[in-house]
Amino acid sequence: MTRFSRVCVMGMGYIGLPTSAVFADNGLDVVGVDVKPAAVESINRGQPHIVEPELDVLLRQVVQAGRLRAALTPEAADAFILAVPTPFMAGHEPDTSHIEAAARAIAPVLARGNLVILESTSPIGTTERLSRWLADARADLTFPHQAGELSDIRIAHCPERVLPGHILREVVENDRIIGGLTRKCAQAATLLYRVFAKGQIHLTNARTAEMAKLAENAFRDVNIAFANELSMICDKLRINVWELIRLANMHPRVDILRPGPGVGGHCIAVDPWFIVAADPERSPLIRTAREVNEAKPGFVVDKVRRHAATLKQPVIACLGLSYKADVDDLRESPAVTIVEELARAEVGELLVVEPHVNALPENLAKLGLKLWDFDRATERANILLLLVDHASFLTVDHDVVKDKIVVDTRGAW
Ligand code: SAJ
Repeated sequence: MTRFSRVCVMGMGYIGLPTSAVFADNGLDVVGVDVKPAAVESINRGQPHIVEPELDVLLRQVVQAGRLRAALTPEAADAFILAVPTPFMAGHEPDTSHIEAAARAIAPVLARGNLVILESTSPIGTTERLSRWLADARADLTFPHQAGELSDIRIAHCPERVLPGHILREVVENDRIIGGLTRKCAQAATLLYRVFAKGQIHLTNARTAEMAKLAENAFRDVNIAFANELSMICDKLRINVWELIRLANMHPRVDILRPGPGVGGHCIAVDPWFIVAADPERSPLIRTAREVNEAKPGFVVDKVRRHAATLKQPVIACLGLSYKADVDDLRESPAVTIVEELARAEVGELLVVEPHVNALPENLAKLGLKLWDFDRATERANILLLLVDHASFLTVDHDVVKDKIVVDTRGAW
């Protein structure tokens, strides 16, 4: 079977960049491709353009060793990995245009014997569509959907499953699902991931691998929705939801997750919609969970608004903007939604604190909001709205908090 010495990774985001660095660290030559010139330049200086623990050290090493280089266009390689975003469009329909664009970009440099892997979370059937997009562009090569096991090019779906904040550990240690368009496709992909993967590798077909990834994130979304729904019911019934969950979880078969301000990030808040879009009639539970989680920011806004109405000059410290603790990622963040809605409703003066970013996102900056330092904001405000349980927020001085109204959406204080 083929040995891999050169890999071309399409998309230098939260998955593509760490994966590239780990391949390079394990002795492969890696070309990392991104459409953003600033990202390419930064990577080539050995500096990640995203925040992920320990990635800076590893990236500097592999770039200095000449093992990883970033570029704006793909280059010939033994294997190609597509790690581009799959957002949704209006009506929650999945948008696979970035995958299609990446496929069309690699098509000219594909050669017989190459392996193409789709890592992006994808709606069911995308791996097969990828095979067709490539075949459209390269009539001189054969692809699995046409030639089965005899194809010139092998194609597989290997969904990423790493947890932001722990990517470098999880990418190596987690089990992987590999869904080949044919068995040989899956075997070729196994050989590639064995370069660094220490977890078990489970082979299946591409459709099952696509659905497994979506099901994992929908499972988590449904369970968080349960916690969020409980938190809203408990608020009305004047029950401390954190104490309630702690007690209920003492039951040996109960494990309720943590309520929060809503569900953010580019995965759990997006992927369940791909299942709903594929079969809207049979997915009422998955859809409702999404709706419950999407309603949670509005619930938090109402709560703050009611507190603010009791004060003459409400000054609200909004603590945290990222979608979860100790990351810089603001994508789909409920905290950003909440701050924007509070600003638009002119609920009071807002002091925004987010130690992991240097500038506010445009939608908030446009509303005249500014970034504040944690100590100054918590001292000046009369309402403390904890939106993210960043480690640096947990050691708050209780003398500062004691005379203020506290809305702790994470149960951290
Ligand atoms: N959250 C809660 N309560 C909880 C757990 C999470 O409100 O008890 C919120 C978080 O604050 C955050 C969101 O949910 O806003 C998602 O956070 P997360 O840490 O649960 O997951 P992600 O989005 O960072 O990563 C998920 C992971 N999927 C699963 O755990 C099933 C990860 O393994 C996937 O690789 C990733 O999605 C992905 O890329 O799909």
